[in-house]
Amino acid sequence: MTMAVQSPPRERALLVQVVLGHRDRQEAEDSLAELERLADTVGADVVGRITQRRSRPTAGLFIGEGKLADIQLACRESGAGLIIFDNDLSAVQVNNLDLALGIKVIDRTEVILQIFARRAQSAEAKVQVELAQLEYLVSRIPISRKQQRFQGGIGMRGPGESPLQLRNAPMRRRISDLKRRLDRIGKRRASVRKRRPWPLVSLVGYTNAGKSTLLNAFTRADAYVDDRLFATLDTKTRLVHVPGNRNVLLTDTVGFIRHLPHGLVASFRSTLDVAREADLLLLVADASNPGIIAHIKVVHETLEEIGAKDVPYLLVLNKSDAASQDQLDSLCTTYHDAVVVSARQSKGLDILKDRVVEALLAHDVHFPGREH
Ligand SMILES: Nc1nc2c(ncn2[C@@H]2O[C@H](COP(=O)(O)OP(=O)(O)OP(=O)(O)O)[C@@H](O)[C@H]2O)c(=O)[nH]1
Ligand SMILES: [Mg+2]
Repeated sequence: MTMAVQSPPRERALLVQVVLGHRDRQEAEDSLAELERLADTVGADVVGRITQRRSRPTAGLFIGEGKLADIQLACRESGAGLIIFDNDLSAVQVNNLDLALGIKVIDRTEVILQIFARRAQSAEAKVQVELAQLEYLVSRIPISRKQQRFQGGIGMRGPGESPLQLRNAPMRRRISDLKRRLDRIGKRRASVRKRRPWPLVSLVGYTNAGKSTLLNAFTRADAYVDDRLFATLDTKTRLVHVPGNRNVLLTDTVGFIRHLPHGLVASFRSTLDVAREADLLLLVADASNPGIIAHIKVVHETLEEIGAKDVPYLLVLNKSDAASQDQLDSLCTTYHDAVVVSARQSKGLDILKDRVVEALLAHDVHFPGREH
């Protein structure tokens, strides 16, 4: 399936990462590799990477002054027209770097917001993304830059908003208007959910773990599957038959990622409500990814942030077809309650269904309307 969104021309980007203090080397490398995929998703080809280790960032530029020349040289040699920092920069730092380097500088948060803006399809997702972008602009970018940023290319642009409309809108008023709209959508959703006839099971997990593929495997629903990050922004709910003539509602959700911008989590609250109000979470993880343990940690942290940490969950180790036996053995020792599946090959799904019923019954969840 292809996206209906038209892609703008690709840019050449240089990635810069400052490894602070005692940050774990492997984690920093994974984060940079992930930034490359994020850049690719947003339409930039990575033509170089620069890493610097420092005990702490400098206030004005984040990087040391000596690194400026290295970055400039790397941009000249590679023809990069965009610099993407893996670290979160302050408004002042972005401004100073822009001036010192003469090349557009953005950070990881801005890239993630941009991907969300491109992916948002439903009215609700669009409102949520626009809210997150406006909050980001208002809090971090000085007035003089707000206008400069709407010149096109990879930068801030809300879905459905022309640059001029955005520039002219009194942002604060727009923000409260969006919040009111989301509130209304959220309340409507909550009242529908309260009357739900079957237990609600939500798929949660790191982006690209295979949540949508698993939903499809269960139901043959046509959830959008893509090997890009953040394929799914809208929730999809499907009825799934489970053993004992029972049914559950299975919901797909937006994926998580390390350093998910807080504003984004807050804006996606109504989408993520399905996780908070679920009877059971299926925490899907990609067992073939060497970073799986860090991913699971990020998922637990994000669940805590959205107030879903007390919802019962089952860990689902997905992509067993692509993981080595050693990796699977070691994961099963660490997480002995986990269920191993391959969504792509529809393997392990019957066991997973049994475990879902077992977990729901163990938590006293009723199955109304069950045929005896
Ligand atoms: N080898 C293998 N690949 C899988 C499996 N399940 C999913 N994938 C692939 O993993 C990629 C991501 O799958 P999605 O289902 O889009 O992942 P997601 O968790 O919904 O991702 P987001 O919506 O971005 O959060 C796709 O290329 C899938 O084909 C599996 O069991 N085995
Ligand atoms: Mg998905």
